[in-house]
Amino acid sequence: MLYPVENAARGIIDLGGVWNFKLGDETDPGETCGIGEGAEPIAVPASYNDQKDDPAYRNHYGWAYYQRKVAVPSYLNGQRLMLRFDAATHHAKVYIDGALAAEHKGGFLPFEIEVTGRIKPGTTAELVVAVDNRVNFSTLPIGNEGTTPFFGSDNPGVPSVEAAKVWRRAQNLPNFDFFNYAGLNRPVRIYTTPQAYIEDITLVPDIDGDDGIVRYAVQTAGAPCDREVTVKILDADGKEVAAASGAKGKIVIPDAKLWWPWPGTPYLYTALVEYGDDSYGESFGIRTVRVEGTSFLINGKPFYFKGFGKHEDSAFRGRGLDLCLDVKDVNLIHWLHANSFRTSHYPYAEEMYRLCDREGIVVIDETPAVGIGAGEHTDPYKTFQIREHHEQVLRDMIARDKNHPCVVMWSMGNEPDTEHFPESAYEYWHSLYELTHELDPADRPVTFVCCQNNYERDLVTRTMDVVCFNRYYGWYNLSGDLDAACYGLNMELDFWEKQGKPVMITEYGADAVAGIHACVPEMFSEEFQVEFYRRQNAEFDKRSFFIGEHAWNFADFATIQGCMRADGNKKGLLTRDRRPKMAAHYFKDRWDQIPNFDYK
Ligand code: BDP
Repeated sequence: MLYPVENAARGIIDLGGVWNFKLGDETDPGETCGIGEGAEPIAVPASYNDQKDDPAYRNHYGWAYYQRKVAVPSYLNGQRLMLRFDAATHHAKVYIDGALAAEHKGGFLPFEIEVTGRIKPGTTAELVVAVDNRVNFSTLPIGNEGTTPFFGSDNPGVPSVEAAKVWRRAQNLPNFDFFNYAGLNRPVRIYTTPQAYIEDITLVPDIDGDDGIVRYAVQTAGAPCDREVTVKILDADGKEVAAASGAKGKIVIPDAKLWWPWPGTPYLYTALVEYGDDSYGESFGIRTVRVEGTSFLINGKPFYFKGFGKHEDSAFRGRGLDLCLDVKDVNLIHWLHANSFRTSHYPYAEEMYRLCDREGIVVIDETPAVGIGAGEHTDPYKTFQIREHHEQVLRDMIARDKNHPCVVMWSMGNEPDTEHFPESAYEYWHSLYELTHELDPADRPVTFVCCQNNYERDLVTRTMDVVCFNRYYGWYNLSGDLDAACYGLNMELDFWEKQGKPVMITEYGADAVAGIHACVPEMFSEEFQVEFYRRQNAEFDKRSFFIGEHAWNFADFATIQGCMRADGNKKGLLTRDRRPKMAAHYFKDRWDQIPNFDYK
């Protein structure tokens, strides 16, 4: 799916701004919908939860309604009009002039509706978007059903506690550790194309000696057009360096400049595709990605991942797109001498991938499949109704992100249960692994991220292209005892060494409340957080198959309230407002010493 752009052939009407808003309840809005009296202002794009200091907003459960008028200027007559939502979390129904026009499940990927005949140029239409924030056993991410919250033991067996659990108001019980921010989190736009248009472009780069290769496929649609597709490859100065015609083909770029992770040069070319009156410039990089033995090769050289898991999370906006924050984060990633991050735990806004392409930051792109597990008595793979949706999410994520040079690996999900029902888990994840490989025209490495459980019983992790594991030795277990933590970690590393795969840690970390200091490093102090990393990194450095370290997390972030969280998760190297803790300075020094390539 192409990102909306403005150029000589295409235009954009940005529907960002202040909309009208009302909270609903669990009642499905149905086939027709208006917003009625008493609407309040709400900013788009942004999550609604923190825009008003009202528990009804913060803790909302069910549908919420957004409304605005949309005027399409008459000079757009004759153009094809597409209404695009970059994300509506988690389930959306879109109404134009009161009538249902589209429905979409999943809160982190775009969907679009052709509105050419529906909103006529020169007229104004009423747009209502109903969004449902409920998470349960059939959504991704997963919400718990019943009365058990994710965090806290809630005194099982105490009669009054049990009774109060049954009595309490309906609420989301996320089976994941980030605040369930909802609403129109990303831009809403109408974009135009000519009637005969370019629907999709696929670019698969390769390297042949000094030459770059790009295999391309252009999908066209709409009104009949007898003009052939043409593709021009432009260098970073806009100079044509190669060209081809036809909907499919292979282009050679002589003496190509490669896309390298920062501080190398992330060189970008543009494939300028023309078809009839339409044109679209898709940027891409010449770079290869391959797993060989225990190495992860970018452009044939063994790469070492230095970075973190992140979140889309900030004050006031929640999970709403904030371009200033994205630029700030990219600059902080450079400041830290990091080279990569994982889009934990959902695909991010497209603007971030575009920035990472340009700034040479390597991305592991993750689906919202987090929380697939329900304890030792329930096989989630037989109980949860998620398979079809998970496939759809993989399809849509890859269709959206396939041309980004920054994306080097797909993560199908985070921390599912692979221990209690190992065969079911294998069947589920391995078939998705095969599907993911099939779906990606560039056939990047595929993984999922396993959690700290019995790795000897787990049958899936060892079959991934890269073993990615989240471990909290010294924090959630062996709490505070870093000697024991290193002992346990080493035992496990011995196990992974035998699997003959590249292995990286995708999460490890300790909460540190900024400003808490201790001479003897104890949990929650900044000193303990540094010591936790220093000790475990020393063990990773001894292992040649170990290809990367992603700290958890880049910055502090909001979570559900609970007795294990004080004002959110404090495992950030930075605070939520992006001030460095001691651990940020520690990693800045460490990563400055570690090259991107040939470290292992
Ligand atoms: C891991 C999860 C992550 C949490 C982290 C933590 O993958 O989402 O935030 O633990 O507890 O299990 O800090």
